[in-house]
Amino acid sequence: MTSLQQTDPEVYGILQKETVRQADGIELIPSENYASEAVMEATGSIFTNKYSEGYPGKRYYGGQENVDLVEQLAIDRAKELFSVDHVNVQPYSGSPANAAVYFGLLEYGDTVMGLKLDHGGHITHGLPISFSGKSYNFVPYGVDKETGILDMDKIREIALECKPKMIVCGYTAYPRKIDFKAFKSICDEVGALAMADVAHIAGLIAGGAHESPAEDFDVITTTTHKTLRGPRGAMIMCKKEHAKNIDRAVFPGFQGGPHDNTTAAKAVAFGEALKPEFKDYSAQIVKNAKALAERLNEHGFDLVSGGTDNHLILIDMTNKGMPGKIAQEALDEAGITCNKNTVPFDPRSPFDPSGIRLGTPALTTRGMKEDEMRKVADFMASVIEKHEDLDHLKKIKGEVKDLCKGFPVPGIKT
Ligand code: DSN
Repeated sequence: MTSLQQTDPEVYGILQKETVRQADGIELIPSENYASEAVMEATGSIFTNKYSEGYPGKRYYGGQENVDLVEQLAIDRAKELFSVDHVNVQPYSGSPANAAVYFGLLEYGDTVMGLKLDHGGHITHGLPISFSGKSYNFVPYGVDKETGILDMDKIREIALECKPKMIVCGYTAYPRKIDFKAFKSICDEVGALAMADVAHIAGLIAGGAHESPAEDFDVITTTTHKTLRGPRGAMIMCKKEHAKNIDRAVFPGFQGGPHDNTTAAKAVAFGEALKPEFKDYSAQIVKNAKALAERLNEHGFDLVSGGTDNHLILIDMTNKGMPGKIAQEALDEAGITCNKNTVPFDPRSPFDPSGIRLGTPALTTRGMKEDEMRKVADFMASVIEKHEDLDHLKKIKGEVKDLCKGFPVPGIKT
């Protein structure tokens, strides 16, 4: 980054500080990960200079011979990775991808079912103040109050009553496996389109650690930067009968020119995920999450649903006598990054919720395994117990840094 250092020392200085933060801290936000150096090189490549409205072989501007190659490569690799008929790799991120799906396959006002935000759904799954809730008649479903797990019988009941045109599954804060077959059978019974937003678990699906909705579902969206370890961005996968509507909805329906540098980085990430070692990586993410959950349980943390089947853990902090915000801040002081999060049936607000959300993708990328997860849980317990003792938090921060030293972040030389 010598040019940046010379041209803009101010931005360079901020980047240096962020590099230290990422290297020295324990990253537990489940939607974050460390992309490979190759992915970052492609993201920062000369494709950032190009405009390419349209699709490979059918563009509106000239000079597309190389963009066409890289976009087609990304498409072909994604099709192989997820065994799907059709892929659009142009969505800028998860929310625009979901918006394009609704725009392409529904009419405004259509009834759609989505999981409530405080039960683990996403804002684009029908939050009343988001475009999704305002443009479509979203009917929410939830998890069971006792178990924290999706109640498929109740979901079926709601579907039989409201007769949705589409049911959305796939979540941002749900720690258990999703029964895609059960969702599909409800969709078939009521004549609804089946949509899965697998942003959080895409890497687990790609690596075989979570079942895939690809065989049955009409449409699947995902971001590319979470468990999948690609660049910031998204894609839409669908059955061939929806391909035309999806492509038209992305461009020109929702977006202008795709970000070709990101497309190149998506191709790189899909290539990495196709390698056999990605299977081990995704399996290790889950093993790590289970080890972390088990130790947190031993420390008396109240895990929603009692544990995890995937990369993610949701903790209700109420029994520890503090809301999620205070827990997040104390952990931050000790170099442990997580996010405050609502828990199902949360009496508090999303900005000051009862819980915190953790995940293991980033630590797994660093090469940490079950032993380290147990240490992380011990750090967390100790931080929460003495959260008002700043000297103690500083001491833990030092121990966190020592642990991290043995596990380099891709692209960061320590
Ligand atoms: N912001 C993402 C997450 O953290 O899960 C979802 O969009």
